[in-house]
Amino acid sequence: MFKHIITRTPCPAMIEGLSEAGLGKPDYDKAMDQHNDYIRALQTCGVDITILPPANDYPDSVFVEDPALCTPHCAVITRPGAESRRNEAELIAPVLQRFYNRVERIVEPGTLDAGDVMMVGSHYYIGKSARTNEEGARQLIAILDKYGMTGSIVVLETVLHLKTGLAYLENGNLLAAGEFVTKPEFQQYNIIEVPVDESYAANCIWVNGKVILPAGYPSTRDKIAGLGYDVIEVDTSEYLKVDGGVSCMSLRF
Ligand code: CIR
Repeated sequence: MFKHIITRTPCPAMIEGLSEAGLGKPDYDKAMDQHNDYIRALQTCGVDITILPPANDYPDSVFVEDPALCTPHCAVITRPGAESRRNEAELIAPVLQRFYNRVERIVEPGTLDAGDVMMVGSHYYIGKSARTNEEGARQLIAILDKYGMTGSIVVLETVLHLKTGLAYLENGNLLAAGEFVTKPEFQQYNIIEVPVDESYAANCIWVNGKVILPAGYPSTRDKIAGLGYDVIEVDTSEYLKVDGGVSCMSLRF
């Protein structure tokens, strides 16, 4: 079960966030409304929520998931792969010190975005991607090992982050899209396949028995609800425009 959630209010500069989506720029006011709805959904999950102030020097800082990994035993400040996001690590570091006695770091030449890290119990799958390099993944595995946890590397082919196409919903249930559906390391799980035309819905989160899912993906929603989860839909259309989604917008621990 998660006790804490950290989010960050989007800043006006979020409309200039890194993007490959080709869907145009986000509408900031709409993004603010959607962020409020996201927080309202989290408020139903029995967690305490920390809302950090907007950080206008960092357009992508609303995606608070990437500069930190929060495990049950330690926090890890990452070294984000995109140059424009690198200093988000310094922004989040003092916040994590409020919650953790043990704070570790990914250091140069390692790079790692925690959107590339998926927790399954005490094991962490780490995507080697355009943002997370092998050195960053190796450093994280060494840190996890120090605290009795394990990690393994998954090589990404097309998506931005590991959790762009994968979400672990606990109880052995793994939501998977595209390249992840057939990867051998995930065949041990009950794979819930996300259809190609709904692939954005693979980026969702399990929070204490509920699943928060982007709105507008009915087939995926019904599959998840069919497994007995209480599903909450939130519209994240403005975040999709800057390649982000439901999981990217919070730290959960
Ligand atoms: C970026 O390219 O870094 C942001 N525009 C989107 C980050 C999405 N984060 C995530 O998937 N964890």
